[in-house]
Amino acid sequence: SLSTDLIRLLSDQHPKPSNILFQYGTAGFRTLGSTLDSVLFRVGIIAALRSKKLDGKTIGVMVTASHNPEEDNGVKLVDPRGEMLEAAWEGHSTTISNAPTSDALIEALESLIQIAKIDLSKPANVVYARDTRPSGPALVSALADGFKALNVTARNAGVVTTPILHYFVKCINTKGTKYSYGDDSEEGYYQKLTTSYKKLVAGKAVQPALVVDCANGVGALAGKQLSEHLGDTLQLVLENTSITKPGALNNACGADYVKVSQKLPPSLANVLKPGQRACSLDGDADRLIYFYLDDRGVFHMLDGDKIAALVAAFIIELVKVAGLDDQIKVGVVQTAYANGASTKYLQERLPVKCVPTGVKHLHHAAERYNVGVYFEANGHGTVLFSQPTLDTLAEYQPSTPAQSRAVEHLVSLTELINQTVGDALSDMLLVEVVLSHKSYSGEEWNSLYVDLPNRLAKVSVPDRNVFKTEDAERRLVSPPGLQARIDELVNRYQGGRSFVRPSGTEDVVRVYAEAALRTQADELAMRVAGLVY
Ligand code: NG1
Ligand code: ZN
Repeated sequence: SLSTDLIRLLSDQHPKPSNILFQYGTAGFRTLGSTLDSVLFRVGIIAALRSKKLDGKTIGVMVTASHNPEEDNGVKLVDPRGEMLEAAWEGHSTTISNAPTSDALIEALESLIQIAKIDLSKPANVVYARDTRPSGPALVSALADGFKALNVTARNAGVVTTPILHYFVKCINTKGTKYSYGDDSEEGYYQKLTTSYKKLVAGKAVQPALVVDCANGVGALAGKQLSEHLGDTLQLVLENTSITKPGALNNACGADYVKVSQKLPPSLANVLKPGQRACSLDGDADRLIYFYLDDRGVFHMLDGDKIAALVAAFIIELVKVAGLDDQIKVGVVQTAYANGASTKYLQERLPVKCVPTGVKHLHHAAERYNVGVYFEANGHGTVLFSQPTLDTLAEYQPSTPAQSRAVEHLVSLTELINQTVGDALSDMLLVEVVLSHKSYSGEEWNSLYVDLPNRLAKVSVPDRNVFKTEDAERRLVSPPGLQARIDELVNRYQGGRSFVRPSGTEDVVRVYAEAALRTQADELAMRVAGLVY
């Protein structure tokens, strides 16, 4: 049974603030870092129970608030295959995080143990890491107290990107099996990525240097190591690498800044040359946005949708050249935030599915294809190869040198692409591979299709929970009557599309609008925001 005395003793050192209601949302718990002490302690316990429930498999815990402001922090749990926590446990986590006292906490834990039929005699194994946020070390020590309360075998993976932690989880849980995912070390990760990258670009002209905006976060550390492993096969110019400068993280830089403001980070103004490729990572390096300045100095953004289009077309082509197009079907998964022009472009070429926001929805939908390409417009995404597809690739007997090369490339892609979660560094190398194979400049890639002008806005409302959606969040069912008024506005704009949904990570309602003209997209967004407010 639980060591209730020990739990109570430790829990008393991590009291829950009485005025806050926590919620395990699409990105785990996420809010002001200074309020999260009790949550981290409890997440340590929850991770232990999750591991016990899964027969001692290793669970991951990542302490990060990604692209959010530096003073925010957060924590999320990673399931044994390196994927997001199972949905039912999001609810359990919320309940446990809100137990008002240590006694209530113990009661909530006992009830979870009963409901989930957890055998407490099983071992508990956890691997955890954090990003570079200043609140990280204290939160990690609260987490460690949670581990102590349940006698967890915990491994501290230090300061790494979110996707590296996911990679570790999958490596640890597949170790010694025929599905071994890789060596569970940072060195193993960089080796895996760069070895496959080098195979994929062998014989191709080396690309001009790529500018990488590291958002002043953990991507700066990972970018440096990656760069060293790449040697002269790809030159990375790392910018915004001030990981200890107070207030610098995600501030006027990083993938979210670029995507939302649709602007060049000011810090790159004197760095980026016309035509040069650049990309921004977010604060935990799981999102990636590309961009370039044209000859006239005009900024052009290549977001997650453009990455999906580039990558999906490339994979389809390889599958075809390999002679595997009857056996391997490629599909794409998007959310409502995907640019309408990208959806049109993709639908003309392959099956496309729209799902609600949140990686878990995209990931699960992508798993239903042989090769599932999923990207959120904000640059979070990856490509999943199903196990039968991996087997097909491994067993295939090509009959021409061209087929054989294509299969080798597909196999290398399965190694280059992080199969657990969106990974900015892995995705960056993937993009570089395709650009190099196609001899595309940023401009040529950008011309695959022309983005519809669009605007993303957020609106603070008294209670965002009154906003309820259907049809993959593209329509509101509540508050009553609001959708009809949005429709009426949208109909007045050429190529107009707009939708409203409550954020799963911030206490706001998001408004998205697109239209044929820039001014119209902005106006539509403003007007719809006016309806919501
Ligand atoms: P919310 O806050 O639910 O819109 C945001 C992103 C998601 C996803 C999560 C997790 C947008 C519009 N929303 O969710 O796509 O990335 O954060 O980080 O970009
Ligand atoms: Zn992130």
